[in-house]
Amino acid sequence: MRIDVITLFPGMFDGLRENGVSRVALERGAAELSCYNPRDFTQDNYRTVDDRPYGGGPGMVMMPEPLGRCIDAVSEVNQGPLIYLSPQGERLDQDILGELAALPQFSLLCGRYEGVDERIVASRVDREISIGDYVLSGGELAAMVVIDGVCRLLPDVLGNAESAQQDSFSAGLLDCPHYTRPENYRGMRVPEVLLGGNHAEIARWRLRQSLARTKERRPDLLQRRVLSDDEKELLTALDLEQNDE
Ligand code: 4HQ
Repeated sequence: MRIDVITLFPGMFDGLRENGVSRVALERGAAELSCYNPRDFTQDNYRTVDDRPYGGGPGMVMMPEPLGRCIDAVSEVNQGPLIYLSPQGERLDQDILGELAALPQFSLLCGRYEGVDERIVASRVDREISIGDYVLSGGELAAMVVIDGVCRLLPDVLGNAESAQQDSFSAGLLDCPHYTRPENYRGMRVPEVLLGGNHAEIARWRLRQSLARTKERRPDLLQRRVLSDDEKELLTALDLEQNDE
């Protein structure tokens, strides 16, 4: 997978190169990451990339000319969709990460200041994605969220045969609690069922925990999910328990 990032702060992406699952993906050649800086495509002595907004108001806007030339250069090496990170985009979720992970390439446009000139969005951007309803000072952290989420889905990156399957089993539910040694930590014990080695019973306990947490914390996720017979039965049992309290 080839990912090209357009950013005024390419140094921020060193964190992805040096750490964790993205570092593994890059080392293995499962992913390739390059940064392009619009400042390198300026033609004035000050290397200006921003200007004041037409109509007035606070802040600055990323100018179309250097950014457009930068996008021209990226489109020569990356034929995939150009994605603009912004709060105006569709909300990122695991389905979108799955779609992106299946692509051979895509590029990411990170805005600074108040954003990029709308004519760039209209003429060059294929998709606009938001990582949530809050305002960052730039698209870089949002782009890194996308890259991290995609890298862990790439084949051959982190024992993905198993964990991708695990993910798909539990897709749309919150995760169950996890425990490791010791059995007794400051008086808090690991649930007995996990120590027994009855794998069917453990799977059912984990599913029940996931359903209970999802019902309690994110009922919206249950609404849009098709439930299996097993899951319906566990949920009905949880409903009955709740009515007892
Ligand atoms: N920004 N999800 C403003 C974001 C953001 C988000 C990126 C700040 C774009 C111009 N990006 N710039 N939320 O807050 O993706």
